[in-house]
Amino acid sequence: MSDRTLTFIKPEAVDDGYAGKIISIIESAGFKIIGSKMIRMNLKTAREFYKVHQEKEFFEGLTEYASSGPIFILCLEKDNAVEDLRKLIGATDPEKAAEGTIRKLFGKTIRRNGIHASDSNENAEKEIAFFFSKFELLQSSSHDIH
Ligand code: 3AN
Repeated sequence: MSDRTLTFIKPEAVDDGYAGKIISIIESAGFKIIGSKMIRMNLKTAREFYKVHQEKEFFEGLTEYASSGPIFILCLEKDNAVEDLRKLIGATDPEKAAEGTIRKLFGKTIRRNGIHASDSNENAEKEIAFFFSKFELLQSSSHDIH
């Protein structure tokens, strides 16, 4: 069965013009795009999205940054989607990310690290529902969404 995951290209990577290159890497790795949109989160939405981090010292900086410009959001489908995309993006800190990973290639700092990706199947489904209505996602064989 195919799994789904949620990813978004973060404001600085969109602003730097890396969206196309990053999407190309994702597609070449075998992910199918089943939904996409570019939006700018306001601060309230960013605080809601990242609420699991609200006790962390980096929460204010993270949410201000995440709402500082447009993000490019993709819903992706692939066998083992969550784990495979986490491998493809690399570690949170671009300096520690493996060679060839998206964060190594396009990330700047631990906060401005280029891309977000869901970290579990449960969070993937929550994050997909956060950004997309069922009518904005392509039907797939394994998810009866329409
Ligand atoms: P990941 O995105 O790799 O799952 P999380 O969930 O620990 O990492 O953190 C969410 C986001 O918070 C990261 N993508 C990054 O932008 C930011 N972040 C994480 N750790 C730090 C930190 N120590 N300082 C500043 N920002 C951070």
